[in-house]
Amino acid sequence: MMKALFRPTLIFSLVVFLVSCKNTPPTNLATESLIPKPVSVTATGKAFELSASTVLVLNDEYKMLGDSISAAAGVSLKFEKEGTYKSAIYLKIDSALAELGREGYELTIEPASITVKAIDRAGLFYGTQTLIQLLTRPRVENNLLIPTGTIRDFPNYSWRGSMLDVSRHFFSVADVKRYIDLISHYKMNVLHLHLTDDQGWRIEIKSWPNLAVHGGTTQVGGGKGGYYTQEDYKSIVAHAAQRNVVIVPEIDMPSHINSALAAYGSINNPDTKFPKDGAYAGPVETRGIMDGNNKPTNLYTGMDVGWSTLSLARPSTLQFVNDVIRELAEITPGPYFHIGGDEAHVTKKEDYIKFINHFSEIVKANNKQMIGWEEISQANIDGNSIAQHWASEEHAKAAAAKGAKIIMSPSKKVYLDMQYDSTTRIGLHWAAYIEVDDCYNWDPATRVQGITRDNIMGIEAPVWTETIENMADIEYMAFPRLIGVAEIGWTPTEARTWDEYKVRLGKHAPHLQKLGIDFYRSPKVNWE
Ligand code: TNX
Repeated sequence: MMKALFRPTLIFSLVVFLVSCKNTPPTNLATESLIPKPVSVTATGKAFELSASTVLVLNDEYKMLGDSISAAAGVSLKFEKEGTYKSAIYLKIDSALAELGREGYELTIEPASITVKAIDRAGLFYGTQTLIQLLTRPRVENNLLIPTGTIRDFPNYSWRGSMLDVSRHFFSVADVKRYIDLISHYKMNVLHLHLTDDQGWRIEIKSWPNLAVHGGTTQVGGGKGGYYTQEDYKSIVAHAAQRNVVIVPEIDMPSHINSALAAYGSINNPDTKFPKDGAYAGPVETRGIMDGNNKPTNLYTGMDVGWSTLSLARPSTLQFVNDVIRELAEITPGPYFHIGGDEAHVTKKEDYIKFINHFSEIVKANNKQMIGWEEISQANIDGNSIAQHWASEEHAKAAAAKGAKIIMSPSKKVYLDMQYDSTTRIGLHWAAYIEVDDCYNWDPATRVQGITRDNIMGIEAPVWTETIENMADIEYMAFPRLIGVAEIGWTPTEARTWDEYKVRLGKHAPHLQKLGIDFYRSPKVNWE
């Protein structure tokens, strides 16, 4: 008797519970799956309802942010002047929030309003990105309900970046802009462009036009390559600036330089031992330029590294260096210039040191701060230089000991061209297989003994593109690992654990899908 009564009641209440769950507004801001995880979230248990009559109140200069909110909400919200509205989203500069820094923001969600406040447009941009993630949710009976509460947030590290190798494979301006959109949505603020390497010279240099015209005509595997005009580059820089991303241009020297040696015989090193495979004379429309009897090299379409070098014995070499740095610095508003400096296996050590010292002088003369891969610690670098750690703890420590700041890009952790596992269809594995947890589960401040938090500017995840041919390949290798790297850069170290992150990442999947990213569905995560 009891039993018979009990059962239908239980089923009935379960049904009632499930139905009410479906229609209950999401009321807990603290359990939202935001990436990177904010510093502080306080939930107040109610909901803001976004509808077609919600208005945007902001200064004209932040219209782009308003448009991105509309796009995320799927309704085109009206812009209104300052005032009181039944339902409004406010974006405001507020100097009272100075303690959050220029990238920090406060996002307050109340039943009738949402307010993003910051002292700078950088903070408004980041607060808007958080709001955009909150807007990705199923509608409840056609209503978009956002849980109320307050988020106060600011970054852990000032340098949160990714590097894109546009030399081994060339990527269009549109691809680079999309990559900027994606990394900046996850609050990264640096895009390092690896503009030159043995396989391709990708930036127009007006005083040495054949660098791009001939040196840019191929890529790994022999495709047709390409290059950015200076106008293209400026448009990338401007697109990045609107999203609080600084472009760091890299001209990789004195090695990784064959595309230049193929363009001009006057800087070619006659002792170059060209790899067995990958020589390509180039398309008939373009030629390498002879210098008297000095021939340019062939173009290169293979994947070997460290075999090419500039030569101090060639009289034009330093002129080439000076012109390239000057022209590129002139169109780069950001404060940094990356001179490469890695894997100079065939450059004599004394020449290598002379080269780096010279680059350092010329970069400084052009009012930029020099960055180089960690091998530059062998030269006379000082506190004005920045070394990028990728493979050798010894070099990185030597750089820190000389006072240089360090960017952490340990290849075993954050090289996004490394395969996830042995079945990944593209990618390399010389450093490691890097699963999503390996990439997330480490701390830049304790990674290298002797390099401390004070030495470190932040973190950068490179995407080398020997095996990565198009935007879909970039996205598959970068996502979801890149957003974990973004979180390492942003979120306080004590607030991060893999066990908590993997749940949040799984729940975040619909947002990656909404961004149109074909990401790697790691078996380490329960994907929603
Ligand atoms: C090492 S990392 C390189 C690059 C390659 C990459 C491939 C570094 C400073 N040099 O030239 O593209 O490995 O993973």
